Amino acid sequence: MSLAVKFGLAVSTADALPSAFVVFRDDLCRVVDRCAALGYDGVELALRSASQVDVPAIRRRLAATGLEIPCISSGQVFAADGLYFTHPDEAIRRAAVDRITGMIRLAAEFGAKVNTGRVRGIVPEGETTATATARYLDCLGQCAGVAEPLGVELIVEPVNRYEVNFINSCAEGLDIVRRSSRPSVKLMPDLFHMNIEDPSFRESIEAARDYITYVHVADSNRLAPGWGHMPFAEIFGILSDIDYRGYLTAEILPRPDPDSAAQQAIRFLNQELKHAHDTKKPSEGVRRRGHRL
Ligand code: LER
Ligand code: MN
Repeated sequence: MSLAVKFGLAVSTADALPSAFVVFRDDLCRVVDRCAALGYDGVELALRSASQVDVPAIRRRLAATGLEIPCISSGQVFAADGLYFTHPDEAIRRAAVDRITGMIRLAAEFGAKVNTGRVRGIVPEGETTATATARYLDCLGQCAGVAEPLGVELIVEPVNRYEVNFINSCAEGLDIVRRSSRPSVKLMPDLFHMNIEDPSFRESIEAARDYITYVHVADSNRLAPGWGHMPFAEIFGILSDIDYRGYLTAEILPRPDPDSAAQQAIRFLNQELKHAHDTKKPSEGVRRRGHRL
């Protein structure tokens, strides 16, 4: 059994909301350089709009550093602008779809996925989950229609009940992914949310193994991995068992300060992979890029 994973860090622009779950908020070119220097393989860009990215400038920094953009995430479209797929107002839903399709076109420039996390929205008061699901699937289908010809994946992220009241567990996420019947729609577990919502890391991850293409990591308190009580050794073992080959991107709070959090995350993830490697396959080496377990 082998597991080739890469490590990412969720970052954003200098004007990101204080509530955005990112370590660095800065000029994106500077952020790319900082993450490369720390040893990350990629940066996930948490955006409000595709227009925040200067594509040629970022391209130059990626080429110079070897860093990738594996994912563009869209939580601020919901949190800052109140746009989401389950909104009762059709014009708001259309604006949410427009914003996400802009991100899909941007993602196509970088070979990135697009995370449709909190932009999925909520079940509005007085409405049913069935109504919210129908609106959500309609919007997701429109986005998939744009994403598929461009080869962009849309990832559905279950998010815990204290942030949204819709698609909280991996089982609910998997159900929606299947119901979308779109080849571009995949599942993205976030360990922080799973730790709250899912009865078992192993059962949820194994059940969704054919759909998981990206993973958010954080410790139990959303600090950098290693600073809480998330069972990382067990989780790395499960990911190895399903032969997961994708990004593990740290989506964590910038505490006690951004540099310490970013350094701790990459140091701890490398150490856990090495530990899992030593435990499982003593004969294989650990590579820096596409860290092999
Ligand atoms: C929110 O808690 C989260 O995990 C994000 O990735 C989704 O917007
Ligand atoms: Mn997340």
